[in-house]
Amino acid sequence: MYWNQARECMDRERLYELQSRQLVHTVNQVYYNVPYYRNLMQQKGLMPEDIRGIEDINLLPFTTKEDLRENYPYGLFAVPLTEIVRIHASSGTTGKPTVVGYTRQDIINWAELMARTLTCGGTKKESVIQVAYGYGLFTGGLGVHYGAERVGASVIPISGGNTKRQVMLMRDFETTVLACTPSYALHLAEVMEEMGISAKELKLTNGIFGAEPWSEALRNELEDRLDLSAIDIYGLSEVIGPGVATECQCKSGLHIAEDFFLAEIIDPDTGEVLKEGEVGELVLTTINKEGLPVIRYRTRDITSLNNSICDCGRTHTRMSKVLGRTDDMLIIRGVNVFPSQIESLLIENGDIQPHYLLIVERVDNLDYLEVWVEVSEELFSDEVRKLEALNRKITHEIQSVLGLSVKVKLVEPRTIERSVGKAVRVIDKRKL
Ligand code: DLL
Repeated sequence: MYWNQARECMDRERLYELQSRQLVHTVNQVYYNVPYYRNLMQQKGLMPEDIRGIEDINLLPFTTKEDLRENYPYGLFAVPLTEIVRIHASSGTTGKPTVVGYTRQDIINWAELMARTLTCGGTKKESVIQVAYGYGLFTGGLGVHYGAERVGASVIPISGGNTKRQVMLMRDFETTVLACTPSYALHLAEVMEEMGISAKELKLTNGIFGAEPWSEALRNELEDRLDLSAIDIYGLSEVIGPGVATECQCKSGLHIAEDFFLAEIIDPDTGEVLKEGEVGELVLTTINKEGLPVIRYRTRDITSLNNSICDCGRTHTRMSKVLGRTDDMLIIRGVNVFPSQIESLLIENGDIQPHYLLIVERVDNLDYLEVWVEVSEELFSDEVRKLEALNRKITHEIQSVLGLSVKVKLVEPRTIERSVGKAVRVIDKRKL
């Protein structure tokens, strides 16, 4: 089912023309309205007319989160504040937040993108959608909210937290679509089971999960425990929020809304543009934004692109599930480690809960990785011998996949803190 078939299934040649036209427009817009971009372009000796279409995109400078920070709060806005009707911000772990602004038209476009996204995820006019992404400065709650209203679904704007109440309302209000982070969905499933409520008593059919990396194994687990079909949605505040890319029911990559965003993959070290299919950092350019257009924004997210037409009929390129972030990737004794690799291994083992934490330390100039894994209630109260055997098995599996020695610590159920938004999977003590 499509929300906007003409756009979602647009012939790639026509799409390319549209993108070129819109790119030229955006370059003019930032050159004449955003002094910071004008300076960047002037430093490269570039005038707007040097960009004649998408084929010239690699002449343009990259933008980073640091550029947004340097221009805190409103320095990169391309319109006066009087034209801005909404402000969001992403907190980040250090320093000032990055601030993003939307004009009235931006909000309309965002709702259109989210309507497409939610339709891909099985949301219809008849759906009852529980929006358990956080409302507030985070873009998840309000982004999904506006899209769901555009679709005409009945929206429950519950936000994150108060998990028992979420479960109760999910049952009583006959929620059919659940929208939240995958880690929170798992927590909801857990609390639901503790409350003695089975997924069969609920009316859930679809899950719209995203905002953090998650593995195929976790998808299977969530689909099973919540008895729904789960899709992955991707986005970032600097670009618009959720609505940048979404899986369809084929679940084989996330369609990037290419009539709104241009996607490139680069080598994060050299900045060189990579070919279709190669894995690297995703770089996005907005081509329809008024409030805060961004040029070649370096997302730090690692993925690859696939331009072939999907079985669903959509022509927009598909990015693979995000492997991790360039700044999340742990380099432990020279080995690149993504938390999601470990997540997949863990979930494939029975007897454990898919809650884990990676702790990295440096002792005498050597890095040590400790993996905390929660075991099931039954196993925990079982014989020590069994726990030891499981510990050895997991240790061996992780070591053989990563080629790195690790220490696995099996911990009691509920030791690892649950999050209502994005989960914290890594504690890197080396940075302290
Ligand atoms: O997380 C927007 C969003 C809200 C997306 C709700 C999906 C659903 P930020 O807080 O700015 O925006 O964080 C953006 O989160 O660069 C990725 O590293 C990560 N991320 C977002 N979606 C996914 C996903 C929102 N599906 C950052 N898979 C991005 C993996 C994701 N990582």
